[in-house]
Amino acid sequence: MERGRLILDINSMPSPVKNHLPDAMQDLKSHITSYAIQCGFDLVRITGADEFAEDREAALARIKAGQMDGLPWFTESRVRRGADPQELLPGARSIICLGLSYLGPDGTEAPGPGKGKVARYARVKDYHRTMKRRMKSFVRGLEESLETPVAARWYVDDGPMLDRAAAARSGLGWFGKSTNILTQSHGSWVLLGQVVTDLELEPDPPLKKTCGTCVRCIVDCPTGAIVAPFVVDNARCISYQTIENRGVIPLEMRPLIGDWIFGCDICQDVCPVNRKADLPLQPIPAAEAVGPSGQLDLAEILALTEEEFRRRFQGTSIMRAKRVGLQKNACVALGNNRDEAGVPALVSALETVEPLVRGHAAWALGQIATPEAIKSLKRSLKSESDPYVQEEINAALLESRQRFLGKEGLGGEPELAP
Ligand code: B12
Ligand code: SF4
Ligand code: SF4
Repeated sequence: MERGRLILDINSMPSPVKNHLPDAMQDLKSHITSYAIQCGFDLVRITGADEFAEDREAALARIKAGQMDGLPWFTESRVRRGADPQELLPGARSIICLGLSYLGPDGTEAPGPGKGKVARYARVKDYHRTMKRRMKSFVRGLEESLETPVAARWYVDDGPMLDRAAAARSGLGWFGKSTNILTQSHGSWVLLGQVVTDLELEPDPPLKKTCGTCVRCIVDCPTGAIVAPFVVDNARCISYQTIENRGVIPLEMRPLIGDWIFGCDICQDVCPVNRKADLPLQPIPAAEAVGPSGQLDLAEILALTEEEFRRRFQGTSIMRAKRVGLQKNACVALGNNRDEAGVPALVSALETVEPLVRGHAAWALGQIATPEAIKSLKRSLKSESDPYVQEEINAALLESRQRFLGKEGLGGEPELAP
Protein backbone atom coordinates (compact mmCIF):
# COMPACT_ATOMS: atom_id res chain seq x y z
CA MET A 1 0.00 0.00 0.00
CA GLU A 2 1.20 3.50 -0.77
CA ARG A 3 2.13 5.26 2.44
CA GLY A 4 1.76 8.97 2.94
CA ARG A 5 1.14 11.58 5.56
CA LEU A 6 -2.21 13.11 6.21
CA ILE A 7 -2.02 16.75 7.18
CA LEU A 8 -5.16 17.57 9.07
CA ASP A 9 -6.19 20.89 7.63
CA ILE A 10 -9.96 21.32 7.82
CA ASN A 11 -10.10 23.55 4.76
CA SER A 12 -8.38 20.98 2.62
CA MET A 13 -10.47 18.14 4.00
CA PRO A 14 -12.71 16.33 1.57
CA SER A 15 -16.37 17.12 1.76
CA PRO A 16 -17.53 13.70 3.08
CA VAL A 17 -15.62 14.44 6.24
CA LYS A 18 -15.88 18.24 6.26
CA ASN A 19 -19.64 18.39 5.77
CA HIS A 20 -20.61 16.99 9.12
CA LEU A 21 -17.81 18.58 11.06
CA PRO A 22 -18.59 20.81 13.98
CA ASP A 23 -15.22 19.88 15.35
CA ALA A 24 -12.74 18.32 12.93
CA MET A 25 -10.93 15.96 15.29
CA GLN A 26 -14.04 14.78 17.01
CA ASP A 27 -15.76 14.16 13.74
CA LEU A 28 -12.84 12.33 12.18
CA LYS A 29 -12.73 10.18 15.30
CA SER A 30 -16.39 9.27 15.18
CA HIS A 31 -16.11 8.58 11.46
CA ILE A 32 -13.20 6.22 12.19
CA THR A 33 -14.99 4.55 15.06
CA SER A 34 -18.18 3.85 13.19
CA TYR A 35 -16.27 2.75 10.12
CA ALA A 36 -14.18 0.28 12.17
CA ILE A 37 -17.38 -1.23 13.57
CA GLN A 38 -18.73 -1.44 10.02
CA CYS A 39 -15.52 -3.28 9.02
CA GLY A 40 -16.30 -5.99 11.56
CA PHE A 41 -14.69 -4.94 14.86
CA ASP A 42 -16.56 -4.99 18.16
CA LEU A 43 -14.51 -2.38 20.00
CA VAL A 44 -12.59 0.70 18.90
CA ARG A 45 -10.57 3.14 21.01
CA ILE A 46 -7.75 5.57 20.34
CA THR A 47 -4.50 6.17 22.16
CA GLY A 48 -1.59 8.46 21.41
CA ALA A 49 1.68 7.37 19.86
CA ASP A 50 3.93 8.06 22.83
CA GLU A 51 6.11 5.31 24.22
CA PHE A 52 4.74 2.55 26.44
CA ALA A 53 7.49 3.16 28.97
CA GLU A 54 6.00 1.38 32.01
CA ASP A 55 4.88 -1.60 29.97
CA ARG A 56 8.30 -1.83 28.37
CA GLU A 57 9.90 -1.96 31.81
CA ALA A 58 7.37 -4.58 33.01
CA ALA A 59 8.06 -6.73 29.95
CA LEU A 60 11.84 -6.38 30.28
CA ALA A 61 11.62 -7.29 33.96
CA ARG A 62 9.55 -10.37 33.00
CA ILE A 63 12.25 -11.47 30.56
CA LYS A 64 15.01 -10.90 33.13
CA ALA A 65 13.11 -12.92 35.73
CA GLY A 66 12.97 -15.86 33.30
CA GLN A 67 9.17 -15.64 33.14
CA MET A 68 9.17 -15.46 29.34
CA ASP A 69 11.56 -18.42 29.02
CA GLY A 70 10.67 -20.80 26.23
CA LEU A 71 9.75 -18.00 23.81
CA PRO A 72 13.10 -17.29 22.12
CA TRP A 73 11.51 -14.71 19.84
CA PHE A 74 10.30 -12.60 22.77
CA THR A 75 13.55 -10.66 23.06
CA GLU A 76 14.54 -7.43 24.77
CA SER A 77 15.08 -5.70 21.43
CA ARG A 78 11.64 -6.78 20.25
CA VAL A 79 10.09 -5.33 23.40
CA ARG A 80 12.00 -2.03 23.02
CA ARG A 81 10.92 -1.71 19.41
CA GLY A 82 7.31 -2.68 20.09
CA ALA A 83 7.02 -0.24 22.98
CA ASP A 84 7.92 2.72 20.78
CA PRO A 85 5.35 3.47 18.08
CA GLN A 86 7.84 5.80 16.34
CA GLU A 87 10.00 2.76 15.68
CA LEU A 88 7.06 1.03 14.07
CA LEU A 89 5.92 4.00 11.99
CA PRO A 90 8.12 7.09 11.90
CA GLY A 91 5.82 10.08 12.36
CA ALA A 92 3.13 8.03 14.13
CA ARG A 93 0.60 10.19 15.98
CA SER A 94 -2.16 7.83 17.05
CA ILE A 95 -2.95 4.19 17.57
CA ILE A 96 -6.40 2.92 16.69
CA CYS A 97 -6.96 -0.01 19.06
CA LEU A 98 -9.37 -2.67 17.86
CA GLY A 99 -11.04 -5.55 19.64
CA LEU A 100 -12.72 -8.53 18.03
CA SER A 101 -14.80 -10.86 20.15
CA TYR A 102 -14.51 -14.61 19.60
CA LEU A 103 -17.02 -15.80 22.14
CA GLY A 104 -19.22 -18.56 20.76
CA PRO A 105 -22.52 -19.90 22.05
CA ASP A 106 -20.96 -23.20 23.15
CA GLY A 107 -18.50 -23.22 25.88
CA THR A 108 -17.24 -24.89 28.94
CA GLU A 109 -18.80 -28.34 29.00
CA ALA A 110 -16.40 -31.12 29.98
CA PRO A 111 -15.24 -33.24 27.04
CA GLY A 112 -16.68 -36.71 26.57
CA PRO A 113 -14.51 -39.84 26.92
CA GLY A 114 -11.48 -39.87 24.64
CA LYS A 115 -11.83 -36.17 23.84
CA GLY A 116 -9.49 -33.23 24.40
CA LYS A 117 -10.34 -29.54 24.66
CA VAL A 118 -9.32 -26.65 22.41
CA ALA A 119 -9.35 -23.07 23.73
CA ARG A 120 -12.15 -20.89 22.45
CA TYR A 121 -10.02 -18.61 20.32
CA ALA A 122 -8.97 -21.60 18.21
CA ARG A 123 -12.57 -22.73 17.62
CA VAL A 124 -12.83 -19.96 15.04
CA LYS A 125 -10.75 -19.58 11.87
CA ASP A 126 -7.23 -18.21 12.39
CA TYR A 127 -7.92 -14.78 13.82
CA HIS A 128 -4.70 -13.28 12.50
CA ARG A 129 -5.98 -13.63 8.97
CA THR A 130 -9.50 -12.44 9.78
CA MET A 131 -8.32 -9.39 11.70
CA LYS A 132 -5.62 -8.44 9.23
CA ARG A 133 -8.08 -8.71 6.36
CA ARG A 134 -10.59 -6.52 8.21
CA MET A 135 -7.85 -4.05 9.17
CA LYS A 136 -6.61 -3.78 5.64
CA SER A 137 -10.05 -2.99 4.28
CA PHE A 138 -10.56 -0.57 7.18
CA VAL A 139 -7.41 1.40 6.24
CA ARG A 140 -8.18 1.25 2.51
CA GLY A 141 -11.74 2.45 3.17
CA LEU A 142 -10.42 5.31 5.30
CA GLU A 143 -8.13 6.40 2.51
CA GLU A 144 -11.05 6.39 0.13
CA SER A 145 -13.38 8.31 2.39
CA LEU A 146 -10.69 10.83 3.33
CA GLU A 147 -9.49 10.99 -0.27
CA THR A 148 -5.88 10.94 0.85
CA PRO A 149 -3.27 8.29 1.53
CA VAL A 150 -3.09 7.35 5.21
CA ALA A 151 0.25 6.24 6.65
CA ALA A 152 -0.56 3.16 8.67
CA ARG A 153 0.85 -0.11 9.93
CA TRP A 154 -1.32 -2.73 11.52
CA TYR A 155 -0.54 -5.39 14.10
CA VAL A 156 -2.26 -8.45 15.49
CA ASP A 157 -0.47 -10.69 17.96
CA ASP A 158 2.54 -11.67 15.87
CA GLY A 159 4.13 -8.18 15.61
CA PRO A 160 6.39 -6.56 18.23
CA MET A 161 3.59 -4.29 19.50
CA LEU A 162 2.54 -4.89 23.12
CA ASP A 163 -1.10 -5.45 22.18
CA ARG A 164 -2.48 -5.43 25.71
CA ALA A 165 -0.57 -2.30 26.72
CA ALA A 166 -2.10 -0.37 23.81
CA ALA A 167 -5.59 -1.70 24.59
CA ALA A 168 -5.29 -0.72 28.25
CA ARG A 169 -4.01 2.79 27.57
CA SER A 170 -6.77 3.42 25.03
CA GLY A 171 -9.49 2.43 27.49
CA LEU A 172 -10.57 -0.52 25.30
CA GLY A 173 -10.30 -2.60 28.45
CA TRP A 174 -8.33 -2.95 31.64
CA PHE A 175 -5.63 -5.35 32.79
CA GLY A 176 -7.11 -8.25 34.71
CA LYS A 177 -4.96 -10.01 37.29
CA SER A 178 -4.78 -12.94 34.85
CA THR A 179 -2.97 -10.42 32.56
CA ASN A 180 -5.87 -10.68 30.11
CA ILE A 181 -7.51 -7.45 28.99
CA LEU A 182 -11.07 -7.32 30.27
CA THR A 183 -13.69 -5.25 28.48
CA GLN A 184 -17.00 -4.06 29.83
CA SER A 185 -19.07 -5.42 26.95
CA HIS A 186 -17.24 -8.59 25.82
CA GLY A 187 -15.24 -9.59 28.88
CA SER A 188 -11.79 -10.93 28.06
CA TRP A 189 -13.03 -12.84 25.00
CA VAL A 190 -11.52 -10.27 22.67
CA LEU A 191 -8.56 -10.44 20.35
CA LEU A 192 -6.57 -7.27 20.04
CA GLY A 193 -5.17 -5.39 17.08
CA GLN A 194 -3.81 -1.92 16.43
CA VAL A 195 -3.53 0.43 13.49
CA VAL A 196 -0.58 2.75 14.08
CA THR A 197 -1.13 5.85 11.99
CA ASP A 198 0.02 9.40 11.45
CA LEU A 199 -3.57 10.64 11.70
CA GLU A 200 -3.89 13.03 14.61
CA LEU A 201 -6.81 11.75 16.68
CA GLU A 202 -8.06 12.64 20.11
CA PRO A 203 -6.93 9.92 22.54
CA ASP A 204 -9.46 8.15 24.76
CA PRO A 205 -8.69 7.97 28.48
CA PRO A 206 -7.81 4.63 30.13
CA LEU A 207 -10.66 3.06 32.10
CA LYS A 208 -10.68 3.46 35.85
CA LYS A 209 -11.88 -0.10 36.38
CA THR A 210 -9.90 -2.78 38.22
CA CYS A 211 -10.45 -6.36 39.41
CA GLY A 212 -11.01 -5.09 42.93
CA THR A 213 -10.48 -7.80 45.52
CA CYS A 214 -11.23 -10.71 43.16
CA VAL A 215 -8.50 -13.37 42.84
CA ARG A 216 -10.51 -16.17 41.19
CA CYS A 217 -8.15 -16.64 38.24
CA ILE A 218 -5.10 -16.84 40.49
CA VAL A 219 -6.70 -19.42 42.77
CA ASP A 220 -8.25 -21.53 39.98
CA CYS A 221 -5.27 -21.65 37.60
CA PRO A 222 -4.38 -25.35 37.87
CA THR A 223 -0.66 -24.82 37.40
CA GLY A 224 -0.12 -21.75 39.57
CA ALA A 225 1.03 -19.89 36.45
CA ILE A 226 -0.31 -16.55 37.67
CA VAL A 227 2.52 -16.19 40.14
CA ALA A 228 1.37 -12.73 41.28
CA PRO A 229 -1.40 -10.38 40.16
CA PHE A 230 -0.62 -9.30 36.56
CA VAL A 231 2.29 -11.74 36.23
CA VAL A 232 2.12 -15.02 34.27
CA ASP A 233 5.12 -17.34 34.32
CA ASN A 234 5.10 -18.47 30.72
CA ALA A 235 6.58 -21.94 31.29
CA ARG A 236 3.90 -22.79 33.87
CA CYS A 237 1.04 -21.77 31.59
CA ILE A 238 -0.89 -24.58 29.87
CA SER A 239 -1.30 -22.30 26.89
CA TYR A 240 2.48 -22.17 26.46
CA GLN A 241 2.96 -25.89 27.05
CA THR A 242 0.28 -26.94 24.56
CA ILE A 243 0.96 -24.36 21.83
CA GLU A 244 4.47 -23.00 21.96
CA ASN A 245 6.64 -25.65 23.62
CA ARG A 246 8.47 -27.43 20.82
CA GLY A 247 10.15 -29.91 23.16
CA VAL A 248 9.30 -32.26 26.00
CA ILE A 249 6.43 -31.22 28.29
CA PRO A 250 7.94 -31.28 31.79
CA LEU A 251 6.82 -34.32 33.79
CA GLU A 252 5.48 -32.27 36.68
CA MET A 253 3.30 -30.19 34.31
CA ARG A 254 1.65 -33.12 32.53
CA PRO A 255 -0.95 -34.11 35.15
CA LEU A 256 -1.90 -30.44 35.61
CA ILE A 257 -2.72 -29.98 31.93
CA GLY A 258 -5.83 -32.16 32.25
CA ASP A 259 -7.64 -32.51 28.95
CA TRP A 260 -6.48 -29.26 27.30
CA ILE A 261 -4.85 -30.05 23.98
CA PHE A 262 -4.55 -26.55 22.57
CA GLY A 263 -4.48 -23.48 24.81
CA CYS A 264 -6.34 -23.05 28.06
CA ASP A 265 -9.33 -20.92 29.05
CA ILE A 266 -9.59 -21.60 32.77
CA CYS A 267 -8.56 -18.12 33.95
CA GLN A 268 -11.17 -16.68 31.59
CA ASP A 269 -13.92 -19.23 32.26
CA VAL A 270 -13.81 -18.50 35.99
CA CYS A 271 -13.64 -14.71 35.61
CA PRO A 272 -16.84 -13.06 36.90
CA VAL A 273 -16.53 -10.24 34.33
CA ASN A 274 -16.96 -12.82 31.57
CA ARG A 275 -20.34 -13.97 32.85
CA LYS A 276 -22.00 -10.94 31.30
CA ALA A 277 -20.07 -10.98 28.01
CA ASP A 278 -21.96 -10.10 24.82
CA LEU A 279 -21.68 -12.25 21.72
CA PRO A 280 -19.84 -10.69 18.77
CA LEU A 281 -21.73 -8.66 16.18
CA GLN A 282 -19.92 -10.11 13.17
CA PRO A 283 -18.39 -13.36 14.43
CA ILE A 284 -15.18 -14.78 13.06
CA PRO A 285 -16.25 -17.77 10.93
CA ALA A 286 -16.08 -21.07 12.85
CA ALA A 287 -13.16 -23.43 12.35
CA GLU A 288 -15.09 -26.43 11.16
CA ALA A 289 -12.16 -28.76 11.83
CA VAL A 290 -12.51 -27.97 15.52
CA GLY A 291 -16.22 -27.38 16.06
CA PRO A 292 -17.98 -24.92 18.38
CA SER A 293 -17.52 -26.96 21.56
CA GLY A 294 -13.78 -27.37 20.90
CA GLN A 295 -13.66 -31.11 21.52
CA LEU A 296 -11.34 -33.25 19.44
CA ASP A 297 -11.13 -37.02 19.34
CA LEU A 298 -7.72 -37.91 20.76
CA ALA A 299 -7.29 -41.25 18.99
CA GLU A 300 -8.13 -39.56 15.70
CA ILE A 301 -5.50 -36.87 16.35
CA LEU A 302 -2.88 -39.52 17.07
CA ALA A 303 -3.58 -41.27 13.78
CA LEU A 304 -3.14 -38.17 11.58
CA THR A 305 -0.38 -38.11 9.00
CA GLU A 306 1.37 -34.83 8.25
CA GLU A 307 -0.70 -34.37 5.12
CA GLU A 308 -3.98 -35.17 6.87
CA PHE A 309 -3.09 -32.77 9.67
CA ARG A 310 -2.49 -29.95 7.17
CA ARG A 311 -5.59 -30.69 5.21
CA ARG A 312 -7.72 -30.73 8.31
CA PHE A 313 -6.32 -27.75 10.25
CA GLN A 314 -5.11 -25.41 7.50
CA GLY A 315 -6.49 -21.93 8.18
CA THR A 316 -6.96 -22.56 11.91
CA SER A 317 -4.81 -21.50 14.87
CA ILE A 318 -4.11 -25.18 15.60
CA MET A 319 -1.42 -25.08 12.89
CA ARG A 320 0.75 -23.15 15.36
CA ALA A 321 1.26 -26.27 17.51
CA LYS A 322 2.23 -28.35 14.45
CA ARG A 323 1.24 -31.99 14.15
CA VAL A 324 3.87 -33.29 16.54
CA GLY A 325 2.84 -30.73 19.17
CA LEU A 326 -0.83 -31.61 18.91
CA GLN A 327 -0.09 -35.34 19.07
CA LYS A 328 2.14 -34.87 22.12
CA ASN A 329 -0.74 -33.00 23.76
CA ALA A 330 -3.21 -35.73 22.77
CA CYS A 331 -0.99 -38.29 24.53
CA VAL A 332 -0.91 -36.21 27.71
CA ALA A 333 -4.70 -35.78 27.66
CA LEU A 334 -5.21 -39.55 27.15
CA GLY A 335 -2.85 -40.24 30.04
CA ASN A 336 -4.77 -37.83 32.23
CA ASN A 337 -8.13 -39.32 31.17
CA ARG A 338 -6.85 -42.78 32.24
CA ASP A 339 -9.32 -44.14 29.75
CA GLU A 340 -8.51 -47.75 28.81
CA ALA A 341 -10.10 -47.20 25.41
CA GLY A 342 -7.18 -44.92 24.58
CA VAL A 343 -4.60 -47.70 24.89
CA PRO A 344 -4.65 -48.98 21.26
CA ALA A 345 -4.07 -45.45 19.88
CA LEU A 346 -1.19 -44.93 22.31
CA VAL A 347 0.32 -48.31 21.48
CA SER A 348 0.36 -47.31 17.78
CA ALA A 349 1.86 -43.94 18.75
CA LEU A 350 4.75 -45.83 20.36
CA GLU A 351 5.74 -46.75 16.83
CA THR A 352 5.59 -43.33 15.19
CA VAL A 353 8.65 -41.71 13.66
CA GLU A 354 8.86 -38.75 16.06
CA PRO A 355 10.61 -39.50 19.35
CA LEU A 356 8.62 -36.70 21.06
CA VAL A 357 5.32 -38.42 20.29
CA ARG A 358 6.68 -41.84 21.30
CA GLY A 359 7.98 -40.41 24.58
CA HIS A 360 4.68 -38.78 25.55
CA ALA A 361 2.74 -41.88 24.47
CA ALA A 362 4.92 -43.95 26.81
CA TRP A 363 4.12 -41.59 29.68
CA ALA A 364 0.40 -41.88 28.98
CA LEU A 365 0.53 -45.68 28.89
CA GLY A 366 2.28 -45.61 32.26
CA GLN A 367 -0.62 -43.55 33.62
CA ILE A 368 -3.28 -45.89 32.29
CA ALA A 369 -1.30 -48.93 33.44
CA THR A 370 -3.53 -51.72 32.17
CA PRO A 371 -1.79 -55.07 31.45
CA GLU A 372 -1.96 -54.28 27.73
CA ALA A 373 -0.35 -50.86 28.30
CA ILE A 374 2.46 -52.33 30.39
CA LYS A 375 3.04 -55.11 27.91
CA SER A 376 3.43 -52.67 25.05
CA LEU A 377 5.86 -50.54 27.06
CA LYS A 378 8.03 -53.57 27.79
CA ARG A 379 7.92 -54.63 24.17
CA SER A 380 8.89 -51.23 22.82
CA LEU A 381 11.75 -50.87 25.29
CA LYS A 382 13.44 -53.76 23.48
CA SER A 383 13.39 -52.05 20.08
CA GLU A 384 13.68 -48.39 21.12
CA SER A 385 17.02 -46.79 20.25
CA ASP A 386 16.41 -43.16 21.20
CA PRO A 387 17.82 -42.45 24.69
CA TYR A 388 15.11 -39.86 25.48
CA VAL A 389 12.31 -42.30 24.64
CA GLN A 390 14.05 -45.10 26.54
CA GLU A 391 14.09 -42.84 29.57
CA GLU A 392 10.37 -42.10 29.18
CA ILE A 393 9.57 -45.82 28.85
CA ASN A 394 11.58 -46.75 31.93
CA ALA A 395 9.90 -43.99 33.94
CA ALA A 396 6.49 -45.11 32.61
CA LEU A 397 7.15 -48.71 33.58
CA LEU A 398 8.09 -47.64 37.07
CA GLU A 399 4.98 -45.47 37.31
CA SER A 400 2.75 -48.22 35.92
CA ARG A 401 4.10 -50.74 38.43
CA GLN A 402 3.23 -48.38 41.26
CA ARG A 403 -0.18 -47.69 39.79
CA PHE A 404 -0.84 -51.40 39.25
CA LEU A 405 0.15 -52.21 42.82
CA GLY A 406 -2.08 -49.36 43.94
CA LYS A 407 -4.98 -50.86 41.97
CA GLU A 408 -4.44 -54.47 43.01
CA GLY A 409 -3.22 -54.07 46.56
CA LEU A 410 -0.01 -56.02 47.19
CA GLY A 411 -0.87 -58.79 44.81
CA GLY A 412 2.32 -58.35 42.79
CA GLU A 413 2.88 -57.46 39.16
CA PRO A 414 0.57 -58.70 36.43
CA GLU A 415 1.58 -61.84 34.57
CA LEU A 416 2.97 -60.42 31.39
CA ALA A 417 4.47 -62.11 28.43
CA PRO A 418 7.82 -60.45 27.58
C1 B12 B 1 3.62 -14.14 24.61
C2 B12 B 1 2.13 -14.25 24.60
C3 B12 B 1 1.56 -15.31 25.31
C4 B12 B 1 2.37 -16.20 26.22
C5 B12 B 1 2.68 -15.43 27.52
C6 B12 B 1 1.46 -14.77 28.13
C7 B12 B 1 1.75 -13.55 28.97
N1 B12 B 1 0.91 -13.31 29.95
O1 B12 B 1 2.68 -12.78 28.71
C8 B12 B 1 1.42 -17.41 26.38
C9 B12 B 1 1.76 -18.46 25.34
C10 B12 B 1 1.42 -18.09 27.74
C11 B12 B 1 0.08 -16.78 26.05
C12 B12 B 1 -1.12 -17.29 26.49
C13 B12 B 1 -2.35 -16.72 26.18
N2 B12 B 1 -2.58 -15.75 25.30
CO1 B12 B 1 -1.16 -14.70 24.48
N3 B12 B 1 0.06 -13.48 23.74
C14 B12 B 1 1.34 -13.33 23.88
C15 B12 B 1 1.83 -12.08 23.13
C16 B12 B 1 2.48 -12.53 21.82
C17 B12 B 1 2.80 -11.20 23.92
C18 B12 B 1 2.32 -10.94 25.36
C19 B12 B 1 3.32 -10.12 26.11
O2 B12 B 1 3.76 -9.07 25.64
N4 B12 B 1 3.73 -10.58 27.29
C20 B12 B 1 4.70 -9.88 28.10
C21 B12 B 1 4.09 -9.52 29.42
C22 B12 B 1 5.07 -8.66 30.19
O3 B12 B 1 2.92 -8.77 29.14
P1 B12 B 1 1.58 -8.94 29.99
O4 B12 B 1 1.50 -10.26 30.58
O5 B12 B 1 0.46 -8.45 29.16
O6 B12 B 1 1.94 -7.93 31.17
C23 B12 B 1 1.48 -6.59 31.26
C24 B12 B 1 0.70 -6.37 32.55
O7 B12 B 1 1.08 -7.33 33.47
C25 B12 B 1 1.08 -4.97 32.91
N5 B12 B 1 1.35 -4.85 34.33
C26 B12 B 1 2.46 -5.18 34.99
N6 B12 B 1 2.33 -4.88 36.28
C27 B12 B 1 1.12 -4.33 36.44
C28 B12 B 1 0.48 -3.84 37.56
C29 B12 B 1 -0.81 -3.33 37.44
C30 B12 B 1 -1.48 -2.80 38.67
C31 B12 B 1 -1.47 -3.32 36.18
C32 B12 B 1 -2.86 -2.79 36.05
C33 B12 B 1 -0.81 -3.82 35.04
C34 B12 B 1 0.46 -4.31 35.20
O8 B12 B 1 2.26 -4.60 32.19
C35 B12 B 1 2.69 -5.67 31.39
C36 B12 B 1 3.16 -5.11 30.04
O9 B12 B 1 2.09 -4.48 29.35
C37 B12 B 1 0.48 -11.32 22.88
C38 B12 B 1 0.39 -10.57 21.54
C39 B12 B 1 1.20 -9.29 21.55
N7 B12 B 1 1.94 -9.07 20.50
O10 B12 B 1 1.12 -8.52 22.49
C40 B12 B 1 -0.59 -12.45 22.95
C41 B12 B 1 -1.90 -12.13 23.66
C42 B12 B 1 -1.57 -11.45 24.95
N8 B12 B 1 -2.45 -13.45 23.94
C43 B12 B 1 -3.73 -13.52 23.87
C44 B12 B 1 -4.49 -14.65 24.24
C45 B12 B 1 -5.93 -14.69 23.76
C46 B12 B 1 -3.92 -15.67 25.02
C47 B12 B 1 -4.66 -16.82 25.73
C48 B12 B 1 -6.01 -16.43 26.31
C49 B12 B 1 -4.81 -17.99 24.71
C50 B12 B 1 -5.41 -19.25 25.28
N9 B12 B 1 -6.73 -19.32 25.46
O11 B12 B 1 -4.71 -20.20 25.51
C51 B12 B 1 -3.63 -17.21 26.82
C52 B12 B 1 -3.86 -16.43 28.13
C53 B12 B 1 -2.86 -16.74 29.19
C54 B12 B 1 -2.68 -15.59 30.17
N10 B12 B 1 -3.27 -15.68 31.35
O12 B12 B 1 -2.01 -14.60 29.80
C55 B12 B 1 -4.34 -12.20 23.47
C56 B12 B 1 -4.94 -11.55 24.72
C57 B12 B 1 -6.26 -10.86 24.51
C58 B12 B 1 -6.74 -10.23 25.80
N11 B12 B 1 -8.04 -10.04 25.87
O13 B12 B 1 -5.99 -9.93 26.68
C59 B12 B 1 -3.07 -11.44 22.88
C60 B12 B 1 -3.08 -9.93 23.11
C61 B12 B 1 -3.07 -11.74 21.36
C62 B12 B 1 -4.03 -10.84 20.61
N12 B12 B 1 -3.54 -9.96 19.77
O14 B12 B 1 -5.22 -10.89 20.79
N13 B12 B 1 0.24 -15.65 25.32
S1 SF4 C 1 -4.26 -19.97 30.55
FE1 SF4 C 1 -4.61 -21.65 32.02
S2 SF4 C 1 -2.57 -22.19 32.79
FE2 SF4 C 1 -2.39 -20.19 31.75
S3 SF4 C 1 -2.66 -18.68 33.36
FE3 SF4 C 1 -4.70 -19.04 32.54
S4 SF4 C 1 -5.57 -20.70 33.81
FE4 SF4 C 1 -3.37 -20.66 34.18
S1 SF4 D 1 -10.97 -13.63 37.72
FE1 SF4 D 1 -11.12 -11.81 39.04
S2 SF4 D 1 -8.98 -11.20 39.37
FE2 SF4 D 1 -8.98 -12.58 37.61
S3 SF4 D 1 -9.12 -11.25 35.83
FE3 SF4 D 1 -11.23 -11.84 36.36
S4 SF4 D 1 -11.95 -10.20 37.72
FE4 SF4 D 1 -9.73 -10.03 37.62
